[in-house]
Amino acid sequence: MAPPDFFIRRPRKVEKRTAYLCLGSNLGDRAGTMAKAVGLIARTGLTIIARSSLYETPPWGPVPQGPYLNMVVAVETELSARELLHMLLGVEHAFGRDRTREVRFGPRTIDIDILLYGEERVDEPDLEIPHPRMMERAFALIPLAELAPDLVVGGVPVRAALEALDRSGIVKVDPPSLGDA
Ligand code: PH2
Ligand code: MG
Ligand code: MG
Repeated sequence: MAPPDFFIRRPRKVEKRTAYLCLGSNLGDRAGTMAKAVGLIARTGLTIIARSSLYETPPWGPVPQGPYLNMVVAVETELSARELLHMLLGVEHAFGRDRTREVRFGPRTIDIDILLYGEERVDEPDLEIPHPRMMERAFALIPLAELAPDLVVGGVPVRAALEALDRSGIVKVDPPSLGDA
């Protein structure tokens, strides 16, 4: 006899998406924190499919602060954009980030921003994808273009956006050993 309908296990239809994350750090052991954050992201179940070089970048924005290290990581995930956000906030928290005590655009031990989540757009007060300022930020677009040179965001090729930006002072640095984190 056939089992009743509710016994039939239907595999949940999960869509895998490629998300691009921009990591930044300008406090403490920047390279060490970045390496450990990538390791933690991998251990939380996201599949890291590519990561860019590490770049030292002058601080962008209104707050005077020290230079950042930035990189972009491409991950494959079955999480929703919001689940991904929560996961990444957890990783930031694990590295001592305390959002109640920091200034907007100010210094941070680790910042992990979702630049892109597949082709999707998210327009919510606490989550906007594509990242609303990514096309103005060479520190995000240079590592992004390294991984996905032909990417087009909102009709604008990343490479074209990059050409219009000030890229001065951004230098590739050799990570001590990102792989071992
Ligand atoms: N992040 C900021 C503010 N300014 N500048 C650089 N170069 N890199 C960053 O990641 C960065 C910044 C706040 O999130
Ligand atoms: Mg940021
Ligand atoms: Mg952020």
